[in-house]
Amino acid sequence: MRESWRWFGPNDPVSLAEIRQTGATDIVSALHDIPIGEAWPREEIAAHKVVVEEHNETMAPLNWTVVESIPVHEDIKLAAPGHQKYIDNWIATLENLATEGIKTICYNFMPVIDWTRTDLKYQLPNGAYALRFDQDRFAAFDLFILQRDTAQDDYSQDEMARAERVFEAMSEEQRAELTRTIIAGLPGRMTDAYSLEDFREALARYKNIDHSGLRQNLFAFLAKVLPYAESASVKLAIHPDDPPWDMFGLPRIICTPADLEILFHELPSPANGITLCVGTYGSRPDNDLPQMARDYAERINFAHLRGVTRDPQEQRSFYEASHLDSDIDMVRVIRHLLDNEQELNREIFIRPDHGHLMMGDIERTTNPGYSAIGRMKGLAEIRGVIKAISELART
Ligand code: DNO
Repeated sequence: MRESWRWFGPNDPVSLAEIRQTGATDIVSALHDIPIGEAWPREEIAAHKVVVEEHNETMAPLNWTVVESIPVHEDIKLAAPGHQKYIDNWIATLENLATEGIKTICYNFMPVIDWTRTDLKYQLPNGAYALRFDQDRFAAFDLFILQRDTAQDDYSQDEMARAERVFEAMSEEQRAELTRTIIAGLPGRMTDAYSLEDFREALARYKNIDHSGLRQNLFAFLAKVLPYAESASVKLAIHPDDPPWDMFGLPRIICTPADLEILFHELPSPANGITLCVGTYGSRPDNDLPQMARDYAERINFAHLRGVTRDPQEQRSFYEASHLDSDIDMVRVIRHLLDNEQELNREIFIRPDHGHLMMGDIERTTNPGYSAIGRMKGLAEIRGVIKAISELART
């Protein structure tokens, strides 16, 4: 296993010096300042690498080995006129990264929104804070703040009544905050940030695109990209839609093993792989994560290890629990990933995905989900499991 850590670049409040102290060896990063759709110049990639590797001669080395993510322009997802130039730019970025030795590339194909939560500071019984997705708060936004035209079709009477109660109980400031959390986007998002009006327009562009239409656009994109990935020995790793179900009437197509079956049946290229985001897939009770870790051995190029605990009454609501104590059997997931590495003679990049906001970080400005101490706790726990399983396998 290669222990990696997401770093948002020089503006990330968590510095490379701190990351080095966690024991992680690999940096997951992107050129966040380049507008979505433009190619990343080779010199800028090289310069970013130089920053990451600055102290490698004298200290424990850090290397930029994984990209998360190259954004996919909305016009590609829509197959809008003129989108070919964005595909060309995506391929140029891939090739420039490969030339600089960066060969694992995470991306996603979520229309309009990237990962979505409704609460960034959900307090846990121990006083630390977690990220949370609350279905009623989400519905309150969709029905009563966004007032999406066809929103009512997506909720039962009971769900609408619950959402209305939640909406009524919120102050104006709380409504504004919920809006920002959902549409202004979370750290690392690969889509634009929107105002409410822009957001409505962005959704409207997808009016005539259903699951199969969006899938066709993903396949057409990959059919162009994969030959270049293969010849540059690049491994792609599509990130699942988070949370893994349709939202705002938008089709979401990377949510379940059934979705992955369609993807690999259509495009069997060995470069066509996944990010096993354990927390995302695990947000659905019907996704069996240890089984997926086993079944997709050859396809898992990157793994985000975190857990979620779903609400017993409303299975679409969840909070991000500690890495080992959640609804997901993380120990078995890790065991399968270790077995895959042995059997296939390869290493998998893993990272602690998100962490609780805790201790000194509570007073510090950090990116939601990407504070230092909580992620380090997650990494340390995961490292313990890896170590224990690996040692026991040898004796
Ligand atoms: C959230 C992340 C996502 C992810 C992108 C992948 O923490 O998992 O922002 O990086 O969706 O393209």
